[in-house]
Amino acid sequence: MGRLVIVSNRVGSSLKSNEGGLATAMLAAFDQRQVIWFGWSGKVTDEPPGPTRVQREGRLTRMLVDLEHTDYEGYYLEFANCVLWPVFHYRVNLAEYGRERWAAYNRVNEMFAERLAPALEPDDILWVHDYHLIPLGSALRRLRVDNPIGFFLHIPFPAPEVLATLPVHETLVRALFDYDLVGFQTENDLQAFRDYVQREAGGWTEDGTIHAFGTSVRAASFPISIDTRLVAARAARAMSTRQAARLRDSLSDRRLVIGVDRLDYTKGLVHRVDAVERLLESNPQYRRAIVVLQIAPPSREDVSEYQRMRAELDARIGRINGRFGDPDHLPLRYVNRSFRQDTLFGFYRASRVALVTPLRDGMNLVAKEFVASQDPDDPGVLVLSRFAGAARELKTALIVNPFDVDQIADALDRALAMPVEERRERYETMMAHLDTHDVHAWRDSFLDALQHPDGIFTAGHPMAAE
Ligand code: ADQ
Repeated sequence: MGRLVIVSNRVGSSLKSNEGGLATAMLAAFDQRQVIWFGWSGKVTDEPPGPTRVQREGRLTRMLVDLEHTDYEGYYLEFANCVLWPVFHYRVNLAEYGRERWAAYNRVNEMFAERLAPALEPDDILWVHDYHLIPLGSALRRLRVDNPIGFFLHIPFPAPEVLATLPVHETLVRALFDYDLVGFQTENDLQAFRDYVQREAGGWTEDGTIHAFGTSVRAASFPISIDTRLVAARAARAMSTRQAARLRDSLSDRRLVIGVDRLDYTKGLVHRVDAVERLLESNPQYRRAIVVLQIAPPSREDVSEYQRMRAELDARIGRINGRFGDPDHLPLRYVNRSFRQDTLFGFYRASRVALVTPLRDGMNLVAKEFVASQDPDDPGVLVLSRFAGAARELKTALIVNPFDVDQIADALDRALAMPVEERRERYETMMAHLDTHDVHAWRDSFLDALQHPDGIFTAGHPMAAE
């Protein structure tokens, strides 16, 4: 078996660590292969970056590259985070396009390709991840790398009209055609890609292969997932940890409602706390009967929109606690820090309801982790945004429009009042899905499709959620 070469902006720091959606999934996705994981070290330098650092840990070899300050700003902070992220999440008014940013984005992708290409062996297969690295496949092809290269987009693929607001949309989409396989989270994203190709590039689809720009690429949906059995086992154990016990003790007989998100404007946090306020306003019986715990570690603090959103959230949460709190009870607990995943799983299991209400989200692994963490005899209820990729699979969650504050408040009310039989039924349906559609199935289906070009498309895609 050839080596698997994973390329992503950030590289997981240890086989045992937990850090964000992509790293969590990739660490869970390793199998028996030798893996090379290539990407940015997270270090920013004033000088041109030194040689690629190589770290070996069992079957995993990490190859880490530093970024010079101007590249870090142009490629990462500006183009990836302030152009691609908002546009792909339908927030076109937040995108700040500039030619220098686009140039830096391409420059770093070229540099990554130049560093990676000499380390490759003929039977390696490459798997490139996410929006930071869309042009990497083209850069590698220019260096005559002809190994199979797959690309997986972790965030949504926007509707053509939205993508077309990006001045370089055509070049960006054309770059996807230098991969052998392009994977999206959901059928919806795949359809948006096809629509773009048809409308903007005069292309067409035939048996899972998309033709345009005088060439073609295979594309399919591969919904990312979690290590379901492992999460369930860890959640059951985590219930007896000190932190989970302290949280439970602090509740007395109040019910816990949990939200766990990176502090990001796509996650719908402002609408969510407004919904909590609405519920407490119209249903006074809940004022002392529930505790809403929102865990939201800060991210991208250098970006002004994130600072603005954080200030807005701080003010709203303060207002709600001022309005509905008592000397011995605050309805909303707000914690801006990270936790070990085991601790989070324990918190999920201690919760009666999870609010996962992003305005747009590629998948949302918190939704899947919450379900897998539940006690099968007394499971909690998931309130889930229809605009999270996960809603296409977790159909027995209470699905809401995250822009509709009243609807979220109603769903929360319904979840809190839901009898145990209905909770079990909904949980069992979702767990049955997650048991078969776990992160191992995700990895296998993507790598099988990459290595066997004729395999999946004629028979229909095994991971397709719809
Ligand atoms: P993210 O936007 O980071 O991921 P998500 O899918 O929810 O969103 O993944 C977050 C991960 O970080 C989860 O595994 C969660 O447990 C962990 N996490 C969150 N808050 C934490 C905290 N306070 N402490 C510790 N861990 C925490 C991107 C896309 C998603 C897509 C994933 C994977 O935006 O749509 O699902 O990639 O493809």
